[in-house]
Amino acid sequence: TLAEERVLLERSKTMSVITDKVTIVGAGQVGMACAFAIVSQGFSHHLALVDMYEDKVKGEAWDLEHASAFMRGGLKIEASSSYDITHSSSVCVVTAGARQREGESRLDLLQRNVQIFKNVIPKLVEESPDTVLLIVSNPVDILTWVAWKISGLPKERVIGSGTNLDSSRLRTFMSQRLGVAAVNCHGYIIGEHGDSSVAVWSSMTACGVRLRDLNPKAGMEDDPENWEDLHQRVINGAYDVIKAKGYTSWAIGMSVSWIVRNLLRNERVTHVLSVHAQNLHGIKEDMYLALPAIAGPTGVQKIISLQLTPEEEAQLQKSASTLWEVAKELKM
Ligand code: 6V0
Repeated sequence: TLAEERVLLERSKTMSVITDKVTIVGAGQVGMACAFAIVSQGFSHHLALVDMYEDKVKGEAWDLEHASAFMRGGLKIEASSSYDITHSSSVCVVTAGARQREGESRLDLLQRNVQIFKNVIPKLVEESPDTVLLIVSNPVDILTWVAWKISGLPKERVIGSGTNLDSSRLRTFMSQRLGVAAVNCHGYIIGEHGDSSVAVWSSMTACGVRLRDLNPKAGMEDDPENWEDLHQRVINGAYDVIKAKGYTSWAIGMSVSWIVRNLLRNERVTHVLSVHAQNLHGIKEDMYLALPAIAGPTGVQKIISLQLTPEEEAQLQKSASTLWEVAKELKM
């Protein structure tokens, strides 16, 4: 009967409420690339999209939702300019912010984005007090620190996308140079997601072979093979893409989607995340910086202790003090 059908329909609605709920704030190029990467790979089946422009975010949600027939496990997407839809999210990804303009440094964006965070972060925490906040907006390390301060959450539950993308760019360029798949090239870019990032040449490997066993000067100034050029290309990567197409989206979307996957599924995969780095590697400042870490549903569980050379450690400490000099001037 019709009444029985209604009961079944109501029951199926309850069954489709899945606990892998992810909120994304900012339905711009980066937010929507994250959303697409997350749902198309089946990492979450329940998204809440928030943007200050209600029409735009609803349009994005409908557009994505219309792909439901091509996704296993169902798809629920809510969209609004208000935060009640974000209630009980396991992960909240923040991409809201002013976009980096051609030639503009990430640090120039900062004060504009702090104002946005003062509006966004408290609302997210109010709706989802147990959430993990994943900050993507730039400059990401300082904004993760800002989000931590504003949120009142334990430091383990506030992380940034850090240099996970930079490390992927490095592995991509290594792969192209060596003719070996990027998944077999291992290397970390750590520190600031930006101009003072540190390439950890001492521990880079391809197919189990240490780069410095092949070329002891890899990454050094007098390296005849000029491997440092790869690091420069990583640093310029965002500027190059922005110059060519106006924004970056696909690689950051993939990077964030894999971090989210681990936050939801606790697979204990390492990502290079902005984490609270005070007292690690001789860093004195109360600052967030990117280091390889394992994060799961309760946030950061382990920060990997890299065996850095004294030069790499000094560069990392410089990266921390560069960021701190800027952060301490902020009006919060
Ligand atoms: P975009 O396309 O301008 O999108 C930003 C979105 O945020 C827009 O849709 C805005 O309407 C929205 N927004 C702004 N203020 C608010 C607010 N108060 N509440 C809700 N929504 C708001 O920018 P794009 O998506 O290209 O970049 C977003 C951020 O990601 C920027 O800060 C980038 O610099 C940063 N990126 C960070 C990367 C990383 O590796 N961490 C990589 C790429 C970009």
